[in-house]
Amino acid sequence: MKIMVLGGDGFCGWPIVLHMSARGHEVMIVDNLARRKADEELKAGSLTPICSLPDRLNAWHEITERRIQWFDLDVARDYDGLLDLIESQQPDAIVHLAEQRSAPYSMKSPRHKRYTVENNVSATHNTLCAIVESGLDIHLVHIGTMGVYGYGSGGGTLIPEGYLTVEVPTSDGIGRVAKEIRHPTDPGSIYHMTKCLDQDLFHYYNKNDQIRITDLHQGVVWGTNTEDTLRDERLINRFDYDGDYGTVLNRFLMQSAVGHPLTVHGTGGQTRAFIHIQDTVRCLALALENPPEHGERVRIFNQMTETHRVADLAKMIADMTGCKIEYVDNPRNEAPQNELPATAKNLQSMGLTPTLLESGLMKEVIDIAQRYGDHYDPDRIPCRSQWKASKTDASAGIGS
Ligand code: NAD
Ligand code: USQ
Repeated sequence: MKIMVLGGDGFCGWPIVLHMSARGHEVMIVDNLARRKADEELKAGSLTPICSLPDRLNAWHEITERRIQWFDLDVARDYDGLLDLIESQQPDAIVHLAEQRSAPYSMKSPRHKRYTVENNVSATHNTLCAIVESGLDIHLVHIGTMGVYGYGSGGGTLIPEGYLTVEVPTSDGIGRVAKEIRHPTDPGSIYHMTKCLDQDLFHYYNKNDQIRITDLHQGVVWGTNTEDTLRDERLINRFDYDGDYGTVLNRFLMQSAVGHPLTVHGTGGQTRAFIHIQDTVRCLALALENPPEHGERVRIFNQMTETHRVADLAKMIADMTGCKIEYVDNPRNEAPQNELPATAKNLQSMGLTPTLLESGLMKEVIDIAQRYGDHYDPDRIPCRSQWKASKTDASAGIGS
């Protein structure tokens, strides 16, 4: 299969690219390196020393004799370039990861809010529009987020995989009919809101133009390396630990490695869905190699393997390593606690065997953080992005 990966230089994208190439597919990357530029803006780099993209690709070629091409193109702004590329490369599938994915970054200032909406919504719309204009039969696979559902609908209800059957009153006001709808959205940040908007774009293009679409609602990803990125130091994946791009479990593991107290927001009663990066790549292979039928509605799978309460994660790591826990003021506007009962059976029924949180795997991440710990900047650990306008991040830069 010929696969074009939009955002293939990122944390999830890079291991996906290598995995699909290792499985014998022809893979190409489209990426404008926006994420590496955000590192410069935030003065916060990956804890692991990541090579330039050309060096990564040369290393992969040296080890496997497989070539991966890179096209430096802004998917949100260069529509003509994207269309030309799709028409000339004729991919069978496009994986779309080319979005600004940090919730704290998206809340930093008006400029960051506008950038996140413009970048993410235009990247998604340009991709859909170019697929239609190309006239090619391309399967689009997008990584969305569990955050589109909100975190727990309450009343003991279960989050489904995308669709929900509800009872709607008939026009006479007397009867009731069952109707299948998409689960209502309830985003917790500007970033999460863009993923909700993406869903409407997918619905429309699937209905109007019969584009085959798989939307994977992914939980918080943890871990850093996969079988493929471990093949050579030059293939190492990025490890974000900073207050904007670092996600909770990796941050806690890194903090325990460098002797920093674990930064639990509020009481830590927030429950979130999690998935290991090795399972992310396996899920992508399953989604790509089992496309929807022609005429099928947008396929939505929940891409997560377990749920945990933030305070429980902190306690688990503190018990394992003896590190301290610090309960800090929560910079976000989120429920102080929630349950998160969610279904995620589809990918498992297709063959995913979940990699669950266990001390051996957590230790591997701690070891990586210890190995590269001398690169870390303690100033980058606190989450400075505030959710309320009155508390806009004073260090956010121009336009804030
Ligand atoms: P990332 O920021 O590491 O990677 C995104 C990549 O897209 C970067 O390489 C960036 O340069 C590129 N990009 C962004 N805008 C672009 C544009 N306009 N044109 C071309 N390239 C562009 O993020 P990630 O962690 O790899 O996440 C990938 C996707 O998975 C995102 O859509 C994110 O919302 C989703 N996701 C991530 C997580 C997680 O925990 N990391 C969890 C759930 C969902
Ligand atoms: N948290 C802490 N301490 C920290 C960092 C975070 O207590 O030091 C808390 C947050 O307040 C939040 C939870 O941990 O309640 C998760 O935060 P996160 O930064 O790990 O995850 P989030 O902002 O939700 O975003 C990440 C990815 C995003 C993806 C999302 C999946 O960056 O791209 O969409 O996870 S989900 O959470 O399922 O919506």
